Amino acid sequence: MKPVTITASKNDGDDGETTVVTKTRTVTKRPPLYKVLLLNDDYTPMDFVVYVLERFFGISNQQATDIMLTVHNKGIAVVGVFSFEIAETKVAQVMELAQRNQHPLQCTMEKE
Ligand code: TYC
Repeated sequence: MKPVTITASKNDGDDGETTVVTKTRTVTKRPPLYKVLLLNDDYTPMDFVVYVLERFFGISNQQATDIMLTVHNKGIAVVGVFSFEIAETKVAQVMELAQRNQHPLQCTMEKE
């Protein structure tokens, strides 16, 4: 939020008097959004990827399967778009579970 000051001068009549009106307006900027990206590898089991997507991104088994297959076939896919903090949390959750299960799955984020 960046406050912007606007000064307007108004001459309202014939008496030579000038009224100065000062107005402060708050300009709100939308927070930046971040894409969460999932990367392909040759070792992470497909059902593990589907499970991770369902668990951390709240999507259906069908949607998770579609995203997993897109990553498998194309190398990368956007899983979702979030605020910085939410994206950071999702990446950390995916990476933590993958590492705990010794899978090389990679998940990253990128400013939209
Ligand atoms: N390519 C993996 C396999 O054949 C499956 C996979 C899909 C891995 C998506 C990672 O983000 C990924 N077992």
